[in-house]
Amino acid sequence: MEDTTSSDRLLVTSALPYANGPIHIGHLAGAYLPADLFVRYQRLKGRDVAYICGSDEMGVAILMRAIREDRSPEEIIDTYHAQIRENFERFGMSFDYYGRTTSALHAETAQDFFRVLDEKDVFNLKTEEQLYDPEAEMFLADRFVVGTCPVCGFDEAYGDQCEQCGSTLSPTELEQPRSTLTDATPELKETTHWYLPLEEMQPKLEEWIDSHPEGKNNVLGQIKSWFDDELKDRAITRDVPWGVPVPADVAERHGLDAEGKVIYVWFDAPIGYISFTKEWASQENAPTKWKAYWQDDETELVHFIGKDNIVFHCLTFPGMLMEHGDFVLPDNVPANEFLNLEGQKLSTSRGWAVWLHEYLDDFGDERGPDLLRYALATTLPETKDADFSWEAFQQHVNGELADVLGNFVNRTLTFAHSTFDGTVPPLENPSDADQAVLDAIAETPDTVGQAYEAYRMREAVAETMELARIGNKYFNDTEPWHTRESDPTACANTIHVSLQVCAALSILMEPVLPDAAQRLQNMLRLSNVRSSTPDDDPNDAIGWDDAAAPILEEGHTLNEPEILFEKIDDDVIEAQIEKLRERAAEQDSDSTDTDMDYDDLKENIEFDDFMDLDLRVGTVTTAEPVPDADTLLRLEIDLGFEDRQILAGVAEQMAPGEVEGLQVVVVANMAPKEMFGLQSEGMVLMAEEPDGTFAPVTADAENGSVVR
Ligand code: B3M
Ligand code: ZN
Repeated sequence: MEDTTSSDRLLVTSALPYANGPIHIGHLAGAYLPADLFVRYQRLKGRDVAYICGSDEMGVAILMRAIREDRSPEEIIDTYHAQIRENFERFGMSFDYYGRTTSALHAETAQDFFRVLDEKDVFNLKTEEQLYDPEAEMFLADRFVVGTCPVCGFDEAYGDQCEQCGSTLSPTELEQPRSTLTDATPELKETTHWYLPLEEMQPKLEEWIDSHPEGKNNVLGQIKSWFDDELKDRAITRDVPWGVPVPADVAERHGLDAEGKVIYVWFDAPIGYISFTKEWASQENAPTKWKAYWQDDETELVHFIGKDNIVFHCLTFPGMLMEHGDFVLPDNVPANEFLNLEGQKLSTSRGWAVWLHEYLDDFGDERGPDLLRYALATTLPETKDADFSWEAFQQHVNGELADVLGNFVNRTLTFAHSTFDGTVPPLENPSDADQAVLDAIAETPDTVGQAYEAYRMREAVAETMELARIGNKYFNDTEPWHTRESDPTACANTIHVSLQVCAALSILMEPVLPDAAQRLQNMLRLSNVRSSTPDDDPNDAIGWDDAAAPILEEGHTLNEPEILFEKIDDDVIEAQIEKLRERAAEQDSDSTDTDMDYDDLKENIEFDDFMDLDLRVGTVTTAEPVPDADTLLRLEIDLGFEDRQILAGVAEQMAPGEVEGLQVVVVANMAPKEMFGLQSEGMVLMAEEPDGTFAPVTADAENGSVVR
């Protein structure tokens, strides 16, 4: 039975990756693989899907990389756009369209959107003094300026955010600001910008969010805490030399000059979803087809993103869409949390990441993608951060794909060839055991489908694999190698039912294992299964729901079996771990060799000043993340004479597991302070290395001992 509760038309997007670096497994686990699983499932289900993505090529992130590498922004984006696009394809991402935000149509679409909102007088214009670098002759937006955080005193806070305490900042709030371009001390200079009035829009947004209680808890929780803090207006234009230009006519309406002003990247980028749907429609020779996806209320719109993009997809962009009025709003924004690697935060600067292109080079374009898709799918950070390890990867491949799924398929097909001439034997008087497996086949498409529809991809994949386990156990229990002589009917039934399991699996595993699913369909000579990729053939009749009933007819001829999954040897895994450690070590020493930029010594203090500090040894008994504060860990520390709760700004450098159990040095008489609704009663001493990594100052002494 087809699902009639939701509309047929589905528009799915994945966050647009910045074209300023290669894709790693953290990206894949956040916004890409879950979306690909979802759309492949929906295509097999027969829904009308458009899956849209593309490179985010505007914005300060690109410009900064260009300046740092002394290249033009165009060179940066051309290099990385091509690389990202190619590697997504190698990995089996099944976008209907992959665009780029430097296209002419995107600029036009973003500018039109901006103009419509301006003409509706949605924006507030504010003229303010902003930081200006007189040497670079440029206003210092966002990450072009660093300084001391007014909230926590961290002296490398960025103009838009302090990474130590998580506070959102504006450049002028920084104490002792300096330009990251020239190191110059910025001047104040007057400029005018357009603001999106989020403060005013909050009631509307709250009402809309309240109408979507089905959203994921991690997403709703974050949004609620922003509402509690009250939304603030956000500037959506910038004075930087890279971005979609502010249209001249719009500036003129306000008696302003548009020269040098661009639209803020987080305003234009999500409009990319619309531009790219238009480009897709043109490419399909149906230029107006995009309208159905964006303008018909029956469309279901789903944005897949990582958790750092929630504010833009759940508040800013929906707010923009509401004010514009011509477009549908998202129905769901299933954001994922972060993926760690071998127990530590992923860090591109430290080289602590698995890069997609390197993985594919090492594991092969043919067999490699499925293995990584499967291992990641079982580990997706759906409700909380998750960890990818190479040993777990090996275990998923060897213990599950090879030993369960591959083994079951192989023994079934081999038996069909050795005993039944490579054809599907009849099913006669099925036993209870046979029937139980047929019942499992009947239920699985729905069980797995419901999990996909609820964005529980891990569960969907586990339930798919469960059918293979059931098949494998059934094959063992019914012992066809014995019944071949003693009870030929029972033997035929076992192989018949096992082949039906294989056929069902060849469809149900397609979202996660598209290559192996094709190979299995070939072995079974199943030629008319609907495709989970955009190229659909109307003659392909068999879809997801058909996997519930036996698909193979008695007497159907099968192809020869081939090995579905090869096991991975220990040395392959060891080499990957070694590569990771070597690179991290290299980066660490590189940065010590070349970048050691010794802080200036502070002024002398008197002995008594030092004696004012109460430093104590303590053991970290608990370390855990602080909800909504990406940079903080909540530590419980045993000081011998008492336990303390301390919030430490180390979450981006260290995983809780690395901190727990350490004996550290604590500033015990630091005045308590509240952050994120929690008391912090002291400070933990850390040495900060040039690359920004933290090394705890440890002590091997009784807890409570005084350090002096
Ligand atoms: N370019 C990617 C990021 O924040 C950002 C997403 C845009 S989605 C419209 O990592
Ligand atoms: Zn701070």
